[in-house]
Amino acid sequence: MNHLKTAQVIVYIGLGSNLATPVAQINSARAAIAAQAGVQERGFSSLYRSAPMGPQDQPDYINAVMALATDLPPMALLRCLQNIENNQGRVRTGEQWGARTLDLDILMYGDQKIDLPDLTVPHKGLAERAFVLYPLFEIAPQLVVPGKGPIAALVAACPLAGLKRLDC
Ligand code: A4P
Ligand code: MG
Repeated sequence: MNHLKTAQVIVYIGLGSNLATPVAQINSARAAIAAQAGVQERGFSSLYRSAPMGPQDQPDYINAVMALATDLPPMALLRCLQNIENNQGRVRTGEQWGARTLDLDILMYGDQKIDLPDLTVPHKGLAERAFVLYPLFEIAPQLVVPGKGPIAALVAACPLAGLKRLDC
């Protein structure tokens, strides 16, 4: 019998949607992620609404951040998340920062820095985006982002810029 077991890592996922009932998209993505083999949910932020970053001729976004414990390696986790995006009707138009039913980004994978052709961790926009930093801070106020520093300092330096936490 093989007694070797891969250690679990705490991972933070950014969820975003601005098409096809965004709140429902985020809730079903949460359930789909938690149902993956090798994944356990450890936390989930409030939902937040914000104006689009990028092209302005698209609806407001709903964002949230989820904490997981997982023994999936980073690329396997990314493929799982991309399958969930596809299952929820994600269409890749090629337009940068265009509207989408669902976007799932790996924000942090433990304390690892990853620089692969298909995966950069911590996520490249993490330290500057209110719609990522505020929900992340809500569920992990003590977090230190590799190469960027304590989340509390990143939040303090990031204006809310119209970000609103939803009541329910
Ligand atoms: N990729 C590299 N690193 C990662 C990572 N850490 N997590 C690669 C996930 N994917 C990662 O992603 C493009 C490629 O990034 C993938 O093939 C993957 O291998 P994508 O989801 O296909 O396309 P994308 O999300 O449109 O690209 P991009 O440039 O990553 O967009 P962002 O940065 O995710 O921004 N405004 C508001 N208010 N709220 C939002 O959530 N989101 C976006 C998208 C624009 N404006 C927004 C929001
Ligand atoms: Mg993405």
